[in-house]
Amino acid sequence: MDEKLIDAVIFDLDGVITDTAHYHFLAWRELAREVDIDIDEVFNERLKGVSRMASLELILQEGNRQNDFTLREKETMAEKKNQHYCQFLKHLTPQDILPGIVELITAIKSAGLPIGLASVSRNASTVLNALQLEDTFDYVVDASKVKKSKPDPEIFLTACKQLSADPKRSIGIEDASAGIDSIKASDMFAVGVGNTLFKSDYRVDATNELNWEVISAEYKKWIEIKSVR
Ligand code: B16
Ligand code: MG
Repeated sequence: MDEKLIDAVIFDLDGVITDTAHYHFLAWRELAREVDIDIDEVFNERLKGVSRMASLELILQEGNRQNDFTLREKETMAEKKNQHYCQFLKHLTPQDILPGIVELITAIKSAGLPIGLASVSRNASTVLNALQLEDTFDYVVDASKVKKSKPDPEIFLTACKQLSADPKRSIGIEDASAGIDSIKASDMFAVGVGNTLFKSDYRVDATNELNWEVISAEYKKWIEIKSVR
């Protein structure tokens, strides 16, 4: 397709570039057990793309313990979860980049398009370094650069702005429902990775199905439909 129709492609990190989404789940489950709350992978879908403190609030609500702790205690709990999570990150290597991601990034770069990263994680740079991807993205937006977490559009809009990209001519790739909402609220084309992301403009079940030819063709159809409306 004519790549001039696309300004930029913005990737989510956890769950798209690497499977740290699972490590977040394991760390939260361990923390939740310490306060007698059980969470499973179905509940975990609601935590994906959500900031650390907001995730803790959702877990406490799930266990009906939202009024049982002071702010100070909650901050200690969130820090404890992060310590569990950081233990997993110590084992992260470039082998943990999810299947199909390197090929996808290579194809987008070959098309001459800038790529950005939009992660609400405060550990984003640690993860990128462990994967040896610290120089791969043209611009990285992490928790330090935005005030609002996904589903607010701020993070994807910031990435587009820094890449001089028009969001309406840009693509976002996400594994989280909150992330897809953030992309759609930015007026971007939303690619979803996961079998529950029905608000995506184009969806695959897993990263190994992400193919640049197919994504750009689906984007072109989306742009054409919008232009005749
Ligand atoms: P941290 P993403 C998000 O990253 C995760 O999906 C979410 O599960 C996590 O709670 C959030 O980062 C905050 O992470 O505790 O490391 O600051 O999906 O936006 O890359
Ligand atoms: Mg994610």
